[in-house]
Amino acid sequence: MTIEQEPTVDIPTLDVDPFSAEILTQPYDFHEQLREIGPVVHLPRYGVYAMGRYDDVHSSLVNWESFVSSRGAGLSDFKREKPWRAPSLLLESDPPIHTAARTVMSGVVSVRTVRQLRAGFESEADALVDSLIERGTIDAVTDLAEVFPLKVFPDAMGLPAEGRENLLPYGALAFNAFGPHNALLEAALASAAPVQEWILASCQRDALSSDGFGAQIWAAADRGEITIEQAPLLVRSLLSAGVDTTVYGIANSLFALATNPAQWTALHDNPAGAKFAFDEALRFESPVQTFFRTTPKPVNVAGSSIPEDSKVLLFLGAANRDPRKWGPTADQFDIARRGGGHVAFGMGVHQCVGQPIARMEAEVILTALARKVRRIELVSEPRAKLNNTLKGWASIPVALVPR
Ligand code: OVV
Repeated sequence: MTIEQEPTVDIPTLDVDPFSAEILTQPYDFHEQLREIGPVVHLPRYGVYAMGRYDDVHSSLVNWESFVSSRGAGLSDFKREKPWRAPSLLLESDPPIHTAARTVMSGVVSVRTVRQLRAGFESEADALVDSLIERGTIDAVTDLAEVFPLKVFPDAMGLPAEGRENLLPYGALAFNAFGPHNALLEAALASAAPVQEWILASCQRDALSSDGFGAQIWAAADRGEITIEQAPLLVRSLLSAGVDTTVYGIANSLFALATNPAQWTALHDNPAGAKFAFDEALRFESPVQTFFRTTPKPVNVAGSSIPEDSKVLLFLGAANRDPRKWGPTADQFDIARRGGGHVAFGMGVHQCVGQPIARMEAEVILTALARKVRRIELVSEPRAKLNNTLKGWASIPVALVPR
Protein backbone atom coordinates (compact mmCIF):
# COMPACT_ATOMS: atom_id res chain seq x y z
CA MET A 1 0.00 0.00 0.00
CA THR A 2 2.65 2.47 1.04
CA ILE A 3 4.52 1.86 -2.21
CA GLU A 4 1.52 2.82 -4.38
CA GLN A 5 0.86 5.91 -2.28
CA GLU A 6 4.41 7.17 -2.45
CA PRO A 7 4.39 10.28 -4.66
CA THR A 8 6.36 9.87 -7.86
CA VAL A 9 8.51 12.73 -9.05
CA ASP A 10 9.69 13.57 -12.53
CA ILE A 11 12.98 11.90 -13.35
CA PRO A 12 15.58 14.43 -14.51
CA THR A 13 17.48 13.93 -17.75
CA LEU A 14 21.22 14.19 -18.37
CA ASP A 15 22.25 14.48 -21.99
CA VAL A 16 25.75 13.03 -21.63
CA ASP A 17 27.58 9.92 -22.80
CA PRO A 18 29.12 8.26 -19.74
CA PHE A 19 31.01 5.94 -22.13
CA SER A 20 32.76 8.81 -23.95
CA ALA A 21 36.56 8.95 -23.66
CA GLU A 22 36.31 12.24 -21.71
CA ILE A 23 34.05 10.89 -18.97
CA LEU A 24 35.75 7.49 -18.80
CA THR A 25 39.07 9.22 -18.07
CA GLN A 26 37.66 12.04 -15.87
CA PRO A 27 34.37 10.76 -14.45
CA TYR A 28 34.25 12.59 -11.15
CA ASP A 29 32.59 15.90 -12.18
CA PHE A 30 29.95 13.91 -14.02
CA HIS A 31 29.48 11.69 -10.94
CA GLU A 32 28.82 14.76 -8.82
CA GLN A 33 26.29 16.07 -11.35
CA LEU A 34 24.60 12.66 -11.41
CA ARG A 35 24.34 12.48 -7.61
CA GLU A 36 23.15 16.07 -7.19
CA ILE A 37 20.51 16.16 -9.91
CA GLY A 38 18.41 13.42 -8.29
CA PRO A 39 18.33 9.86 -6.97
CA VAL A 40 17.44 8.49 -10.43
CA VAL A 41 18.45 10.13 -13.70
CA HIS A 42 17.42 9.32 -17.26
CA LEU A 43 20.20 9.08 -19.86
CA PRO A 44 18.42 9.54 -23.23
CA ARG A 45 21.65 8.78 -25.13
CA TYR A 46 21.12 5.10 -24.27
CA GLY A 47 17.50 5.11 -23.06
CA VAL A 48 18.58 3.93 -19.60
CA TYR A 49 18.19 5.09 -16.01
CA ALA A 50 21.17 5.77 -13.76
CA MET A 51 21.97 6.13 -10.05
CA GLY A 52 25.05 7.53 -8.34
CA ARG A 53 24.10 8.04 -4.69
CA TYR A 54 25.57 5.51 -2.28
CA ASP A 55 22.32 4.55 -0.52
CA ASP A 56 20.38 4.05 -3.75
CA VAL A 57 23.18 2.15 -5.52
CA HIS A 58 23.61 -0.01 -2.43
CA SER A 59 19.88 -0.84 -2.07
CA SER A 60 19.52 -1.55 -5.79
CA LEU A 61 22.48 -3.96 -5.70
CA VAL A 62 20.97 -5.76 -2.73
CA ASN A 63 17.45 -5.88 -4.25
CA TRP A 64 18.07 -8.64 -6.81
CA GLU A 65 14.34 -9.26 -7.33
CA SER A 66 13.60 -5.72 -8.58
CA PHE A 67 16.98 -5.26 -10.28
CA VAL A 68 17.71 -8.54 -12.03
CA SER A 69 21.02 -9.73 -13.46
CA SER A 70 19.66 -12.52 -15.69
CA ARG A 71 18.94 -9.96 -18.44
CA GLY A 72 22.61 -8.99 -18.44
CA ALA A 73 24.91 -6.82 -16.31
CA GLY A 74 25.68 -4.61 -19.32
CA LEU A 75 23.71 -2.25 -21.56
CA SER A 76 22.33 -5.08 -23.69
CA ASP A 77 19.01 -6.58 -22.52
CA PHE A 78 19.31 -10.33 -23.02
CA LYS A 79 15.52 -10.50 -23.44
CA ARG A 80 15.84 -8.40 -26.60
CA GLU A 81 19.37 -9.03 -27.89
CA LYS A 82 21.51 -12.13 -28.25
CA PRO A 83 24.45 -11.93 -25.80
CA TRP A 84 27.99 -11.80 -27.26
CA ARG A 85 28.80 -15.07 -25.45
CA ALA A 86 26.81 -17.67 -23.50
CA PRO A 87 25.61 -15.83 -20.38
CA SER A 88 27.63 -16.28 -17.21
CA LEU A 89 26.01 -18.69 -14.75
CA LEU A 90 27.22 -16.47 -11.97
CA LEU A 91 27.09 -12.82 -13.02
CA GLU A 92 24.20 -13.03 -15.45
CA SER A 93 21.75 -15.13 -13.45
CA ASP A 94 19.31 -14.70 -10.55
CA PRO A 95 18.45 -16.93 -7.61
CA PRO A 96 17.68 -19.81 -7.45
CA ILE A 97 19.84 -20.69 -10.53
CA HIS A 98 22.54 -18.35 -9.32
CA THR A 99 22.64 -19.89 -5.86
CA ALA A 100 24.09 -23.32 -6.76
CA ALA A 101 26.81 -21.75 -8.90
CA ARG A 102 27.64 -19.19 -6.24
CA THR A 103 27.86 -21.86 -3.52
CA VAL A 104 30.38 -23.87 -5.54
CA MET A 105 32.47 -20.81 -6.31
CA SER A 106 32.59 -19.53 -2.75
CA GLY A 107 33.85 -22.96 -1.73
CA VAL A 108 36.59 -22.88 -4.36
CA VAL A 109 37.81 -19.34 -3.63
CA SER A 110 37.29 -19.46 0.13
CA VAL A 111 39.29 -17.66 2.79
CA ARG A 112 40.60 -21.11 3.78
CA THR A 113 41.87 -22.12 0.31
CA VAL A 114 43.39 -18.68 -0.19
CA ARG A 115 45.21 -18.92 3.15
CA GLN A 116 47.06 -21.96 1.79
CA LEU A 117 48.27 -19.96 -1.22
CA ARG A 118 49.53 -17.03 0.79
CA ALA A 119 53.11 -18.11 1.53
CA GLY A 120 53.77 -18.87 -2.14
CA PHE A 121 52.34 -15.51 -3.20
CA GLU A 122 54.52 -13.76 -0.60
CA SER A 123 57.72 -15.29 -2.03
CA GLU A 124 56.70 -14.23 -5.54
CA ALA A 125 55.93 -10.70 -4.33
CA ASP A 126 59.24 -10.39 -2.47
CA ALA A 127 61.25 -11.60 -5.47
CA LEU A 128 59.41 -9.29 -7.88
CA VAL A 129 59.78 -6.22 -5.66
CA ASP A 130 63.51 -6.93 -5.12
CA SER A 131 64.11 -7.13 -8.86
CA LEU A 132 62.14 -3.93 -9.51
CA ILE A 133 64.04 -2.02 -6.82
CA GLU A 134 67.24 -3.14 -8.52
CA ARG A 135 66.02 -1.47 -11.72
CA GLY A 136 65.04 1.72 -9.86
CA THR A 137 62.78 3.25 -12.47
CA ILE A 138 59.90 1.08 -13.61
CA ASP A 139 56.37 1.18 -14.99
CA ALA A 140 54.03 0.44 -12.07
CA VAL A 141 51.47 -1.00 -14.52
CA THR A 142 53.37 -3.09 -17.06
CA ASP A 143 56.28 -4.11 -14.78
CA LEU A 144 54.35 -4.59 -11.56
CA ALA A 145 50.52 -4.46 -11.51
CA GLU A 146 50.25 -6.67 -14.60
CA VAL A 147 53.15 -8.96 -13.77
CA PHE A 148 52.20 -10.08 -10.26
CA PRO A 149 48.56 -11.20 -10.78
CA LEU A 150 49.46 -12.68 -14.16
CA LYS A 151 51.96 -14.95 -12.44
CA VAL A 152 50.18 -16.01 -9.27
CA PHE A 153 46.54 -16.18 -10.38
CA PRO A 154 46.92 -18.41 -13.47
CA ASP A 155 49.17 -20.67 -11.36
CA ALA A 156 46.41 -20.91 -8.73
CA MET A 157 43.86 -21.61 -11.47
CA GLY A 158 46.03 -24.44 -12.80
CA LEU A 159 46.44 -22.96 -16.29
CA PRO A 160 49.30 -23.98 -18.58
CA ALA A 161 52.09 -21.42 -19.08
CA GLU A 162 51.37 -21.22 -22.78
CA GLY A 163 48.73 -18.73 -23.90
CA ARG A 164 48.49 -16.66 -20.74
CA GLU A 165 48.96 -13.53 -22.86
CA ASN A 166 45.30 -14.04 -23.83
CA LEU A 167 44.02 -13.36 -20.31
CA LEU A 168 44.28 -9.54 -20.26
CA PRO A 169 42.78 -9.08 -23.77
CA TYR A 170 39.90 -11.38 -22.80
CA GLY A 171 39.19 -9.44 -19.62
CA ALA A 172 39.35 -6.16 -21.54
CA LEU A 173 36.85 -7.58 -24.02
CA ALA A 174 34.48 -8.89 -21.33
CA PHE A 175 34.46 -5.54 -19.50
CA ASN A 176 34.15 -3.46 -22.69
CA ALA A 177 31.22 -5.67 -23.71
CA PHE A 178 29.13 -4.37 -20.76
CA GLY A 179 29.07 -0.96 -22.47
CA PRO A 180 27.63 0.27 -25.77
CA HIS A 181 28.89 -0.94 -29.13
CA ASN A 182 31.37 1.96 -29.40
CA ALA A 183 34.93 2.21 -30.75
CA LEU A 184 36.34 0.67 -27.55
CA LEU A 185 34.26 -2.48 -27.94
CA GLU A 186 34.97 -2.57 -31.68
CA ALA A 187 38.72 -2.48 -31.01
CA ALA A 188 38.46 -5.22 -28.37
CA LEU A 189 36.44 -7.42 -30.75
CA ALA A 190 38.79 -6.88 -33.69
CA SER A 191 41.43 -9.38 -32.55
CA ALA A 192 39.23 -11.40 -30.21
CA ALA A 193 38.64 -14.67 -32.07
CA PRO A 194 41.88 -16.49 -31.11
CA VAL A 195 41.64 -15.05 -27.59
CA GLN A 196 38.11 -16.43 -27.12
CA GLU A 197 39.19 -19.76 -28.57
CA TRP A 198 42.06 -20.09 -26.09
CA ILE A 199 39.81 -19.15 -23.15
CA LEU A 200 37.18 -21.69 -24.20
CA ALA A 201 39.79 -24.45 -24.52
CA SER A 202 41.35 -23.52 -21.17
CA CYS A 203 38.04 -24.07 -19.35
CA GLN A 204 38.04 -27.79 -20.21
CA ARG A 205 39.09 -30.30 -17.57
CA ASP A 206 42.10 -31.64 -19.50
CA ALA A 207 43.55 -28.13 -19.95
CA LEU A 208 43.76 -27.58 -16.19
CA SER A 209 46.19 -28.98 -13.61
CA SER A 210 44.80 -31.41 -11.04
CA ASP A 211 45.21 -29.12 -8.03
CA GLY A 212 44.00 -25.63 -8.99
CA PHE A 213 40.71 -23.68 -8.79
CA GLY A 214 39.80 -25.07 -12.22
CA ALA A 215 40.10 -28.68 -11.04
CA GLN A 216 38.09 -27.85 -7.92
CA ILE A 217 35.23 -26.56 -10.07
CA TRP A 218 35.32 -29.78 -12.12
CA ALA A 219 35.36 -31.79 -8.87
CA ALA A 220 32.17 -30.01 -7.77
CA ALA A 221 30.58 -31.16 -11.05
CA ASP A 222 31.71 -34.74 -10.32
CA ARG A 223 30.02 -34.47 -6.91
CA GLY A 224 26.81 -33.36 -8.62
CA GLU A 225 26.77 -29.85 -7.11
CA ILE A 226 26.65 -28.42 -10.64
CA THR A 227 26.24 -30.19 -13.98
CA ILE A 228 29.20 -31.21 -16.15
CA GLU A 229 28.01 -28.66 -18.77
CA GLN A 230 28.16 -25.88 -16.17
CA ALA A 231 31.75 -26.53 -15.05
CA PRO A 232 33.53 -24.83 -17.99
CA LEU A 233 31.26 -21.79 -17.66
CA LEU A 234 32.29 -21.34 -14.03
CA VAL A 235 35.96 -21.70 -14.94
CA ARG A 236 35.30 -19.02 -17.56
CA SER A 237 33.92 -16.72 -14.85
CA LEU A 238 37.21 -16.83 -12.97
CA LEU A 239 39.19 -16.24 -16.17
CA SER A 240 36.89 -13.31 -17.12
CA ALA A 241 36.70 -11.55 -13.80
CA GLY A 242 39.89 -12.59 -12.02
CA VAL A 243 42.74 -10.94 -13.91
CA ASP A 244 42.05 -7.42 -15.20
CA THR A 245 40.20 -6.49 -12.00
CA THR A 246 43.18 -7.27 -9.77
CA VAL A 247 45.63 -5.65 -12.19
CA TYR A 248 43.55 -2.45 -12.18
CA GLY A 249 43.06 -2.61 -8.41
CA ILE A 250 46.80 -2.86 -7.75
CA ALA A 251 47.67 -0.20 -10.36
CA ASN A 252 45.03 2.20 -9.01
CA SER A 253 46.38 1.68 -5.48
CA LEU A 254 49.90 2.48 -6.67
CA PHE A 255 48.70 5.58 -8.51
CA ALA A 256 46.89 6.85 -5.41
CA LEU A 257 49.93 6.15 -3.22
CA ALA A 258 52.47 7.63 -5.66
CA THR A 259 50.47 10.84 -6.01
CA ASN A 260 49.87 11.16 -2.24
CA PRO A 261 53.40 10.89 -0.76
CA ALA A 262 52.25 11.37 2.85
CA GLN A 263 50.00 8.33 2.40
CA TRP A 264 52.94 6.29 1.12
CA THR A 265 54.99 7.35 4.13
CA ALA A 266 52.15 6.30 6.45
CA LEU A 267 52.03 2.88 4.74
CA HIS A 268 55.83 2.51 4.77
CA ASP A 269 55.79 3.24 8.51
CA ASN A 270 53.06 0.64 9.03
CA PRO A 271 53.08 -2.04 6.28
CA ALA A 272 50.39 -3.95 8.22
CA GLY A 273 48.01 -1.24 6.98
CA ALA A 274 48.26 -2.52 3.39
CA LYS A 275 44.84 -4.16 3.44
CA PHE A 276 43.18 -0.93 4.59
CA ALA A 277 45.09 1.07 1.99
CA PHE A 278 43.74 -1.30 -0.67
CA ASP A 279 40.13 -0.82 0.46
CA GLU A 280 40.58 2.94 0.45
CA ALA A 281 42.13 2.78 -3.04
CA LEU A 282 39.18 0.69 -4.29
CA ARG A 283 36.82 3.29 -2.86
CA PHE A 284 38.84 6.23 -4.20
CA GLU A 285 39.31 4.91 -7.73
CA SER A 286 37.10 1.88 -8.23
CA PRO A 287 38.39 -0.48 -10.95
CA VAL A 288 34.85 -1.58 -11.83
CA GLN A 289 33.04 1.73 -12.28
CA THR A 290 29.59 0.51 -13.34
CA PHE A 291 27.24 -2.41 -13.71
CA PHE A 292 23.74 -2.52 -15.18
CA ARG A 293 20.64 -4.23 -13.85
CA THR A 294 17.18 -4.64 -15.48
CA THR A 295 13.73 -3.99 -13.96
CA PRO A 296 11.26 -6.85 -14.62
CA LYS A 297 8.51 -4.67 -13.04
CA PRO A 298 8.14 -0.94 -12.35
CA VAL A 299 10.13 0.00 -9.26
CA ASN A 300 10.15 3.03 -7.00
CA VAL A 301 13.48 4.48 -5.88
CA ALA A 302 13.35 7.40 -3.46
CA GLY A 303 10.11 8.65 -5.00
CA SER A 304 11.15 8.14 -8.63
CA SER A 305 9.31 5.46 -10.58
CA ILE A 306 11.48 3.45 -12.97
CA PRO A 307 9.34 1.73 -15.65
CA GLU A 308 9.24 -2.00 -16.28
CA ASP A 309 11.89 -3.43 -18.66
CA SER A 310 14.37 -0.61 -18.04
CA LYS A 311 18.11 -0.95 -18.03
CA VAL A 312 19.54 0.73 -14.91
CA LEU A 313 23.16 1.85 -14.79
CA LEU A 314 24.58 1.73 -11.26
CA PHE A 315 27.64 3.94 -10.77
CA LEU A 316 29.69 2.10 -8.15
CA GLY A 317 32.50 4.62 -8.59
CA ALA A 318 30.13 7.55 -7.90
CA ALA A 319 28.60 5.85 -4.85
CA ASN A 320 32.11 5.34 -3.50
CA ARG A 321 32.68 9.13 -3.57
CA ASP A 322 29.25 10.22 -2.36
CA PRO A 323 29.76 12.87 0.36
CA ARG A 324 26.38 11.79 1.85
CA LYS A 325 28.16 8.57 2.83
CA TRP A 326 31.84 9.51 3.05
CA GLY A 327 31.61 13.12 4.24
CA PRO A 328 33.25 16.26 2.86
CA THR A 329 36.60 14.51 2.25
CA ALA A 330 35.03 11.87 -0.04
CA ASP A 331 37.32 12.96 -2.91
CA GLN A 332 40.48 12.53 -0.86
CA PHE A 333 42.62 9.39 -0.64
CA ASP A 334 43.17 8.73 3.05
CA ILE A 335 44.30 5.27 4.15
CA ALA A 336 43.30 6.08 7.73
CA ARG A 337 39.66 6.35 6.61
CA ARG A 338 38.91 2.64 6.92
CA GLY A 339 36.91 2.73 3.68
CA GLY A 340 35.03 -0.51 4.42
CA GLY A 341 31.45 -0.53 3.15
CA HIS A 342 32.38 0.69 -0.34
CA VAL A 343 30.63 -0.98 -3.25
CA ALA A 344 33.72 -1.52 -5.43
CA PHE A 345 33.15 -5.30 -5.10
CA GLY A 346 29.40 -4.80 -5.51
CA MET A 347 26.97 -5.80 -2.76
CA GLY A 348 24.34 -8.47 -2.16
CA VAL A 349 24.15 -11.93 -3.75
CA HIS A 350 26.48 -10.98 -6.64
CA GLN A 351 29.16 -9.35 -4.51
CA CYS A 352 32.56 -10.40 -5.92
CA VAL A 353 33.10 -14.07 -5.13
CA GLY A 354 36.83 -13.74 -5.90
CA GLN A 355 37.31 -11.22 -3.14
CA PRO A 356 39.44 -13.45 -0.86
CA ILE A 357 42.08 -14.00 -3.54
CA ALA A 358 41.88 -10.46 -4.95
CA ARG A 359 42.39 -9.01 -1.49
CA MET A 360 45.22 -11.41 -0.69
CA GLU A 361 47.07 -10.63 -3.95
CA ALA A 362 46.82 -6.89 -3.31
CA GLU A 363 47.75 -7.13 0.34
CA VAL A 364 50.80 -9.29 -0.34
CA ILE A 365 52.24 -7.10 -3.11
CA LEU A 366 51.49 -3.81 -1.31
CA THR A 367 53.00 -5.17 1.91
CA ALA A 368 56.22 -6.19 0.13
CA LEU A 369 56.47 -2.73 -1.45
CA ALA A 370 55.62 -0.93 1.77
CA ARG A 371 58.41 -2.77 3.60
CA LYS A 372 61.11 -2.38 0.97
CA VAL A 373 60.35 0.98 -0.68
CA ARG A 374 60.78 4.26 1.20
CA ARG A 375 59.42 6.52 -1.52
CA ILE A 376 57.57 5.96 -4.78
CA GLU A 377 57.68 8.96 -7.14
CA LEU A 378 56.09 9.64 -10.50
CA VAL A 379 58.84 10.28 -13.04
CA SER A 380 56.62 11.17 -15.99
CA GLU A 381 52.99 11.59 -16.93
CA PRO A 382 50.81 8.47 -16.32
CA ARG A 383 48.66 7.32 -19.24
CA ALA A 384 45.02 6.32 -18.68
CA LYS A 385 43.68 3.02 -20.04
CA LEU A 386 40.21 3.26 -21.57
CA ASN A 387 37.55 0.63 -21.02
CA ASN A 388 33.74 0.87 -20.99
CA THR A 389 33.61 -0.52 -17.43
CA LEU A 390 37.08 -0.42 -15.89
CA LYS A 391 38.91 2.71 -14.76
CA GLY A 392 42.67 2.55 -14.60
CA TRP A 393 46.04 3.11 -16.15
CA ALA A 394 48.05 1.92 -19.14
CA SER A 395 51.28 3.31 -17.73
CA ILE A 396 52.51 4.82 -14.44
CA PRO A 397 56.26 5.53 -14.68
CA VAL A 398 57.75 5.64 -11.19
CA ALA A 399 61.05 5.64 -9.35
CA LEU A 400 61.31 3.28 -6.38
CA VAL A 401 63.56 4.60 -3.63
CA PRO A 402 64.63 1.70 -1.37
CA ARG A 403 64.74 1.96 2.38
C1 OVV B 1 33.75 -9.69 -16.69
C2 OVV B 1 33.07 -10.43 -15.58
C3 OVV B 1 32.87 -9.86 -14.35
C4 OVV B 1 32.24 -10.59 -13.35
C5 OVV B 1 31.83 -11.89 -13.61
C6 OVV B 1 32.02 -12.46 -14.85
C7 OVV B 1 32.64 -11.73 -15.83
C8 OVV B 1 31.57 -13.85 -15.13
O1 OVV B 1 31.85 -14.34 -16.23
O2 OVV B 1 30.94 -14.48 -14.28
